[in-house]
Amino acid sequence: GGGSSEGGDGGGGDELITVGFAQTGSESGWRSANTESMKTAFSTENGFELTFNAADNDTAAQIAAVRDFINQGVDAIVIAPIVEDGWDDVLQEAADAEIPVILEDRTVSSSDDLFASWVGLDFKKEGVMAGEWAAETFGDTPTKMVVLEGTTGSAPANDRAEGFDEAIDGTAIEKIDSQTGDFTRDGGKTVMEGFLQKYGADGIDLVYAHNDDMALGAIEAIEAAGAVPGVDIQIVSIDAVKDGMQALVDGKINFIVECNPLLGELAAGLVKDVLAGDEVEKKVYVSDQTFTQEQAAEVLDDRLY
Ligand code: GYE
Repeated sequence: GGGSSEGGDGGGGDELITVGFAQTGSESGWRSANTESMKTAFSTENGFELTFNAADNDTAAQIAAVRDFINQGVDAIVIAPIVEDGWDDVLQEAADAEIPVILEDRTVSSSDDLFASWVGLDFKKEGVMAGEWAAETFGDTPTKMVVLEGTTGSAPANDRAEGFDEAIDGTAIEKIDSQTGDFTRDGGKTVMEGFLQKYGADGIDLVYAHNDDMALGAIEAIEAAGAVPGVDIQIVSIDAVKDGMQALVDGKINFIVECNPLLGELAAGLVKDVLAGDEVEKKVYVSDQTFTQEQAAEVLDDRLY
């Protein structure tokens, strides 16, 4: 460790903990809420000096940012890894420099020894919950489904696909196409436009979007094609951010599985514990719930993100 800077708050000369946070980018409403939660938790008031980097979904840039943090000699590094693979070298470099790494949100395929702890959501379970809704809703009715995938190679895209597919196994739901919309609204819209051109609005019954933003983009594409989202084409998505929940209340989305982005306090707590030498859990799971249109209407005003 070492390398702590002097506290600038005049509050008795306590040293601030220097932290480099390598965020994925700013692809979605979920991400905005996560960034805000992290910045609030890693504030000077809480004893941190945060260097924030958003990699704009560029994996090489994100790894370069982590290398910069290592060179700066920060006390701890926090990463929301864009993709699962490719982390072994830089995580080993951090370990060699004795800088603990805490992962938040997405997971990596590297060995557990290469990071101190991870805090986030069970993405596979989210996929299962979305798939269970689809299985219950469509069951034996022949159903043509298209999928808007998250960023290729990311843990949530991989796990949400796997969980959903398991849950709909044995039903009459047929996945006719699946493409990445990169977790963005524009991406979801463009991919959905392509699906609508290829299969026609009549040829699609169900959209599974790996996040709300892509579902919101798909809604625009479906409406532009003259069909009614939520009725002609049903939509299930994941996140439960404000705009997604509003679309659910408006009847344009049919079901949402929550993914809580408010991970800042837990991540900051882990950083403090690890630096204090306390034992921490390797994996800290935050739990999610699900929302029907009726349930969304009841909670919409009280949502924190
Ligand atoms: O679902 C999506 C965001 O990694 C869980 O990333 C996160 C996902 C989230 O872009 O909206």
